[in-house]
Amino acid sequence: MPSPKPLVTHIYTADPSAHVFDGKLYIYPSHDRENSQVERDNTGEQYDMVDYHVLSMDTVGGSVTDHGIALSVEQVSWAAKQLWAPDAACKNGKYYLYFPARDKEKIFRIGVAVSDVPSGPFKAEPQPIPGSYSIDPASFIDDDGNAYLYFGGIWGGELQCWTSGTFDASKTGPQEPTGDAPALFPRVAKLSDDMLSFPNGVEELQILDENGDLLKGKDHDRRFFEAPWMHKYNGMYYFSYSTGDTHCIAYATSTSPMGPFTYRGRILEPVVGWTTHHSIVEWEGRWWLFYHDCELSGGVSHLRSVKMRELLYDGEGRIRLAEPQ
Ligand code: FUB
Repeated sequence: MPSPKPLVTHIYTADPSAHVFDGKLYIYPSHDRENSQVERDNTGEQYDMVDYHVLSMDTVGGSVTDHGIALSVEQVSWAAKQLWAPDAACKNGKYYLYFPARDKEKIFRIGVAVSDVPSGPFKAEPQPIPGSYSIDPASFIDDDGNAYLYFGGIWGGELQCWTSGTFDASKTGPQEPTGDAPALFPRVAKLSDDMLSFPNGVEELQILDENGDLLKGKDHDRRFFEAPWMHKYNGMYYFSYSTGDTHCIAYATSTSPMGPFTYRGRILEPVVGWTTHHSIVEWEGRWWLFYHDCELSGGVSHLRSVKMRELLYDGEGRIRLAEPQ
């Protein structure tokens, strides 16, 4: 099977969050760079990103525009390093870039930056979103106008450090529930009308198995690891995510954006490289999966490239990928 080509090759890009704004496709990726950090599972130091670029396309298969630096770490007063997977949203004519970074105490938080245009540049709020933690924010605005932020990632993403409600540094690293204990679950928070805060706090987003039981810690083929994404198809909510150390993109469905969700299957099998991270968007009447792999860098896990593939649904709403053209 031919592998799709990277959307851009002049820079390394990862964690693509795609949205259609005014008919145009915008991608909000991480911007990978070469660095001399030592690879560590516990802190992910090798993912040493310092800025974001916004990419856009006018048509499927058309040229990709790099709009340059949209936000850099020195423009974020609370952030120290590691600008990881971002996402964007549009509400009331403003554009919001949500992004994780380690704060000055080296703890991951989630920030927001605002622009009048989808390509940026974005101006960061002076503090992270109050009550935010961990990584990988993904925004979703429902048909009724309610906006949500999904987030979280275990191991280097620190979600396991927050189970008591405050940061527990002793849980830093590749730690998670084992055996039949429930897995750790991603978080969801309703966003305020101004898109800058969590008025109702943060909740756990539960993922159940076919028997209605919470996914278990030992179930590394199916449990949530990082890279949350939400989309809606035919009135059904689809929550998709990376299974981390088993390297797949999986999905679960629900009749509510707050869950609980029921596991349905896999969207993407392992790609070249350790991480896998995606987004799903409808554009010009077709559905697209944006994802990354490390083919261009010859398998260097922190030097990734963004790609896209068409995604199809069967009559029961199950997802499958179209063969690359
Ligand atoms: O890009 C850094 C991290 O790698 C992301 O936040 C994770 O989802 C993984 O892709």
